[in-house]
Amino acid sequence: MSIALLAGCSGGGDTPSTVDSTDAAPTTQPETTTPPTTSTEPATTESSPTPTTPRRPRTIVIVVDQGRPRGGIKRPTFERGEKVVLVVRSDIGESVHLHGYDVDRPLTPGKPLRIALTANVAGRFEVELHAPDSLLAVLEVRP
Ligand SMILES: [Cu+2]
Repeated sequence: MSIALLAGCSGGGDTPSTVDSTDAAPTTQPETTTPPTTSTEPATTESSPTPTTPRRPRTIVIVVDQGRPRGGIKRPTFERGEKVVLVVRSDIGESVHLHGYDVDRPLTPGKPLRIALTANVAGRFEVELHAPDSLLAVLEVRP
């Protein structure tokens, strides 16, 4: 009440109408609690890009017995940009090396090692077990 009187003092005779408009503004403020709902709209638009990448990572499982890949050396072929997950389970060895991608991961015998990558380099790349050296698989990425 006293604030309205002060505003009237500064403006003079014409100001009472402008004071009424400023009084109306605070009443609209409770409606500004709606912005949280508008902020969720960008989030829903963010979820739309995910359907544009429908490719799921292709998982290649390599089981190694006595340093040799079970079922022979796998030679999977990938499209460039495809997501790949290599799972290597070996009874022996110290590391798994994927040539070309410079991936060299320590290996714990008996424990599955998971290597996730995007096949963005075209070519033919060997997956090796190290110490002892053994070829496990050859990945081919199409250009
Ligand atoms: Cu190597």
